[in-house]
Amino acid sequence: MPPPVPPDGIDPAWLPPAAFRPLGSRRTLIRGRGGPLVETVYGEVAEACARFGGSVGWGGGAACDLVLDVAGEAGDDESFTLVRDADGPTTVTASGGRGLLHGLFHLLRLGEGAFRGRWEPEVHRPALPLRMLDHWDNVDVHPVMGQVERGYAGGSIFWVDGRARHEPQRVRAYARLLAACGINAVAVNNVNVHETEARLLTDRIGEVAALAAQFRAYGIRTHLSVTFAAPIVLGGLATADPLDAEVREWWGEATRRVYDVIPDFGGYVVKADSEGQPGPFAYGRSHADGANMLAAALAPHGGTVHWRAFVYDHRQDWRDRSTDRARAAYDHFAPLDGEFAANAVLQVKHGPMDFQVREPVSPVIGALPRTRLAVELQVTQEYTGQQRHVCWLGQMWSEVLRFRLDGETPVGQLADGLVGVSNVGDDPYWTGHPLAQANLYTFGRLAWDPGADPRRVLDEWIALTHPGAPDALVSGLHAVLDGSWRSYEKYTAPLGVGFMVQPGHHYGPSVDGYEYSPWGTYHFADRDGVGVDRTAATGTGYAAQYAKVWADVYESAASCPDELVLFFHHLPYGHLLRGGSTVIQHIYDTHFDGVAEVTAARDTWASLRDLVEPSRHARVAELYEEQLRSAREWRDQVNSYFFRKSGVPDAHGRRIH
Ligand code: GCV
Repeated sequence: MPPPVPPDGIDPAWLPPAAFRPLGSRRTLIRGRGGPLVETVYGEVAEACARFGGSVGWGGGAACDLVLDVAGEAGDDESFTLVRDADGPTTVTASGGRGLLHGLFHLLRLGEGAFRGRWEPEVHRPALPLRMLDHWDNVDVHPVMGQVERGYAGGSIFWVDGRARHEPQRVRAYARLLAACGINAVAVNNVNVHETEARLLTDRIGEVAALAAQFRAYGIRTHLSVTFAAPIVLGGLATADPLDAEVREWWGEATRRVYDVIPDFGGYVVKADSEGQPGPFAYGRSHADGANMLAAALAPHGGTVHWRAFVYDHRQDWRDRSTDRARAAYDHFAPLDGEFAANAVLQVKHGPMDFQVREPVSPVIGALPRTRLAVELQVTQEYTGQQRHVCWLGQMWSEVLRFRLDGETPVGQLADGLVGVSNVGDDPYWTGHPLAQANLYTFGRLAWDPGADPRRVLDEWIALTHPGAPDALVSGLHAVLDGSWRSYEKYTAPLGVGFMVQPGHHYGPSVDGYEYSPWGTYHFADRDGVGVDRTAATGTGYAAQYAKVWADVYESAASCPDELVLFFHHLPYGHLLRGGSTVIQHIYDTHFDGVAEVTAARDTWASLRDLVEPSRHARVAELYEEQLRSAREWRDQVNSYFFRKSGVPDAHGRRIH
């Protein structure tokens, strides 16, 4: 089957046909017949050849430039080997269709280089077996959250007006993009499971099966978010108690029916006892009890339950200084280590709070050595500019994945999987902001190799999306993306303190927006200082949740890294940071610098006008105006707020309101 064409109006710039030229202009042989995934590979090569004049055939013997060698279709093995003698052919060998597909996309990344010189045998295999994207898509339009919760790229690509969109071409084109990024699993509905969405598990499972059929063609398994209360709301039972025999039987039967229609179904994603979602606490049971009940239902079919660790009290009293939201996940889950079933994966947000631009790495990730873990990142930019600002997150994610919680093993090696909250919708550019595509690509590639240099990954994305681009465009794109995360950090909440966003929608500044609210996200600024005391000595004790190697570093303001110092300490405005300035002067300086950096990026983008397709250029240019407006608003609100609280003037006499 030929590769899917995105529907009319969708910008094809991601994976553009020209990226296939090196492949399509050569003679390819596919050796060994397989099933649908090998057919997918054949279709990709055949389409490229039809466009660029090469040829593709089955079997061996004939002279060729590229051999794709596959032993069979079956199996979960995703690895492939690349080898080439000086005079060719280039050979990709895989034990199954999954590996062959990854090999194909690897060839695209290598471009002409794949067909030059000699390649010693190179084995490629993903470091993390699970590389998943979670869609927070609702089937209905939610009255507050809209259709895609925290979605900034239009409506859902799966659902519209309370029903499935039935657009197989779009879903298949999307599956192809995900496969090209290295992603192998997708959850198709929001973790906040409302009434309509709950029914995807039972009478509406056919709609999920139709999506799964498209994803399957590109080696991606489909998962579903389910409500813990399903036995009550769908099954009419009186309880959802995970130790109740009838409840367990209900889940067993419901799961069996899912597998009847989706034989390769990946499993469930569950948000329980969190922000109003039902969970095992209502029955006096633990989260291991809850997860294991679902794991038992899935086990006979080879499925997995993803149980989220994002559990905290969202009805906190702001007057209560002893309750610390940052502590919650560790307090709930660390004692349960060793109790989770083998097919249960604890899905942990990368930081202890909620996808802020800067957070320490969650200590939960290092606290459950006998539990399978997936680290959750937010590709959708809820707190990082909502896909109106350029904020390429590769550098931040890489820092998380390389962080050594025990001083030795990087997070990327502690985890079994990486999960990203999707940033895709029915927007013509897929991701709202055209440059936000780079975040999705980088997420997938870092899931494949958490140790990869993120800047090289960024360059891969630039090369794949702009094949043959002149150097000025390549370096311009790199310049505006690389560093954009740090610019965003500079003009928003300072020194790791977090939030300061408008409540509810979370876009734009509101320094005290959450200060007297129940959500547990405070900064405690007063006339003398700012920050949260999370030390063991005088604060909430959060710092002591880390292994000694980090607990000691974070416990003292003298050793705590500047970028996290207000996350761990309440400090006077005059406190001297390790970097040499005072807290207050740092706030002023970074906010002026952040706006200057956005201005420079906007100007760089303007200089690329003749090198970028006009409508794409115009869209980004327009978004830069909004980013600059918003960055100035952040600067002026944050600087004015702290000037008014502290009374300390800016050492450089710049305008503060
Ligand atoms: C899906 C944050 C977001 C919520 C989201 C929640 C979660 O609180 O603001 O929209 O809900 O995280 O991760 O479950």
